[in-house]
Amino acid sequence: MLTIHAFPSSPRGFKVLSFANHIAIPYEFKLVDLTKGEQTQPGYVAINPNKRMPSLTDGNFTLWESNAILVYLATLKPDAGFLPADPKGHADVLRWMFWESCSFDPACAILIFENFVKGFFGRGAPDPAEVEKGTAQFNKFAGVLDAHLNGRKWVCGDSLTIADFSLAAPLTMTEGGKLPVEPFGEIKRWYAQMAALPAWAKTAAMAARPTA
Ligand SMILES: N[C@@H](CCC(=O)N[C@@H](CS)C(=O)NCC(=O)O)C(=O)O
Repeated sequence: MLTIHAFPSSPRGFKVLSFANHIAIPYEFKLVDLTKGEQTQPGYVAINPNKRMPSLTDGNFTLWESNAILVYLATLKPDAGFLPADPKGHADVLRWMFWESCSFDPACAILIFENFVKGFFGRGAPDPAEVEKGTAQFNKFAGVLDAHLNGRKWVCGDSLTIADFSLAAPLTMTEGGKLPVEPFGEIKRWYAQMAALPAWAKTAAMAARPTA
């Protein structure tokens, strides 16, 4: 049985769960409660030595890194088209996922950490210098994404792909992380489409569930 180990309210957890819910692949959900430090428990560390979520297990196979998990899930349903087979379409999707991992997500993560995580875990007030750095990086990369989305329904054109799930995930923290999306009209238009997917609401309900 395919199992997803995740904390749904965290963007990388939301990312893989929302896609699994969208393609309606059967899976078992195992909560990794970050508020209880469950990512550091020996049983979980044997699956993911980074002591981070999400992870996936499928029989004896274990996989971590949220974007790699998206690729694996999409590959299990090749005909659904969420990861095109043609070389250019395939590379385009992977390009945006690598960019999410290396550029967009780290920029969002600075603001999410300063404006939400610190307060949530009682780790002090936001550091203005970090907020300034995160805001500058967010503006730089959001500008790239916003310009790219102009004239495209989804990130890679007319079809919804795993690149959309990857890139939309950090934006689930727009409010809490005070991500400055307001000037980026194309991002707001595209994200509204993601938020309208039934799988988005289903995953949000998982995130809202009490963890105790
Ligand atoms: N690049 C990794 C990042 C995973 C990651 O940083 N997960 C965070 C939450 S979003 C985590 O588990 N943090 C727990 C900790 O650092 O203790 C991925 O995309 O899967």
